Amino acid sequence: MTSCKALATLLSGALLAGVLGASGGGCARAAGAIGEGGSGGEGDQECGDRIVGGGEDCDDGNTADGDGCSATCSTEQGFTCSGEPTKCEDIDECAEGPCSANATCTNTEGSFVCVCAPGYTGPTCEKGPCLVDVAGGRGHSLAVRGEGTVMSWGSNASGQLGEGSTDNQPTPVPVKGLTGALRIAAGRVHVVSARSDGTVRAWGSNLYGQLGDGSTTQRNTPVLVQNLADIISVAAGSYHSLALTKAGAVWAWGQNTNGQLGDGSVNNRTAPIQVQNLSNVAIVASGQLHNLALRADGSAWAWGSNLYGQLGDGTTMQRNTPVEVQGITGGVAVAAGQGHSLVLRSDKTVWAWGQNTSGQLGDGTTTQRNTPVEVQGLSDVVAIAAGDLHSMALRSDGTLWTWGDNQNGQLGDGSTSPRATPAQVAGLPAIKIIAAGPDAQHSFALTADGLIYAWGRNDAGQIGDGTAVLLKATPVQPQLTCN
Ligand SMILES: [Ca+2]
Ligand SMILES: [Ca+2]
Ligand SMILES: [Ca+2]
Repeated sequence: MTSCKALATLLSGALLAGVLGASGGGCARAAGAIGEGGSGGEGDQECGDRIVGGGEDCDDGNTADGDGCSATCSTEQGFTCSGEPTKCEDIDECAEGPCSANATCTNTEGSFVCVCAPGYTGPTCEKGPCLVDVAGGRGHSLAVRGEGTVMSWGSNASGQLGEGSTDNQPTPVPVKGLTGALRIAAGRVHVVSARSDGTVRAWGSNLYGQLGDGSTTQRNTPVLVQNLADIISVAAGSYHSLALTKAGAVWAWGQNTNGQLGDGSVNNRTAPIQVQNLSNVAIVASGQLHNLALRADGSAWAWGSNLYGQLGDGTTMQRNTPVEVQGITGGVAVAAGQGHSLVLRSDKTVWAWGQNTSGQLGDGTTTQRNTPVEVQGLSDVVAIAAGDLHSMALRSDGTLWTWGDNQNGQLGDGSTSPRATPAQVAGLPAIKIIAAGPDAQHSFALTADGLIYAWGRNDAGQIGDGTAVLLKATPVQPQLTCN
């Protein structure tokens, strides 16, 4: 067909008819059109012959689409055409104001694009949530804004704030050069972020290759993680990172001293490698030296360090590839801390196993459990989160419940006493999102309106309210305002 089009473009109608007639059936579409034109009696009318006729409403002398006059010589949407041979001009739709008030219009050839203003989302650019994800490392904190930029605050000794320096920041500052961010996860001193284009950026300490950029060089601003595409979620352990693909595969990089990369080895990796024997994964979470994955069938899988029984397989044997957690069905969410693991089940109960030194399993004891036990006194739970040695649950009524270690006020109850069973955090409005991190000794809660609350350890300013006190035992608001 390409050669037929080329002929139609180059040759006059009379000559074209002769050539095509001799060439037989190779150019069926063109031959048909010629016959039609011939039967009209007014000479041969062919699309591309620069003459408007034979049912054409334009003829720009070619049979290409996308220039205003189509391959079948009809006027294309987004253009005005006139003359013979036809000249077509793009319509500047933006002059008509077709986009919402919260968008900017950009004219394009044959069309136009509405781009939502920062903080506005969706096809009609409605006001989006101010903050969509939040995470805490050991001394630092991160929040993803609705428009896809990331704010960071707290400790910056390893460049983990991604703002270009190694100076601590007591209030939120923007991560440099990062847009389109959807999800965030923080290790002890590094950060990984999944973007809407399916790629992953990372920054901060890179001692074990946990940034996945092929090096062990610390990065004070975001770098691209190698070899990843179609990523929908990320997780970070102390010194390793995980990414989940849309197809349900898990990739890992960084420290592997405890088999936490799940590749069957204990070799650190500076670039992502696929976790073995694991498919159809829907959700991942990392503890400090272990990981959890929920498969689409609701089963829970774990690998890495098992020092505290945190893999839930009934043993304390390190596993360099995933093993199934015993007795978990209907899993819908996972979270992990230093050495403990949590699963939310579809019946809205929470189950926990592993390290229990501070009561972080919520079973009323401080006894280590190598298989899941139910967290006491909790029902109707819709989200869970875990810190270093503490645990959090959000109930459907918007109330937040915490248990475990409280040395830094991370339970938010005004005290520094640990709890082996959940208690409600007072003084909060209805909460929508909760977060901490496997190295975090501080906690976060977000409302549907985008208000953010933080409490717990503040030795490096990770609470973000500008104060330098060592801990905040009740929720305060970081200095992070919506647009
Ligand atoms: Ca024509
Ligand atoms: Ca054309
Ligand atoms: Ca246009």
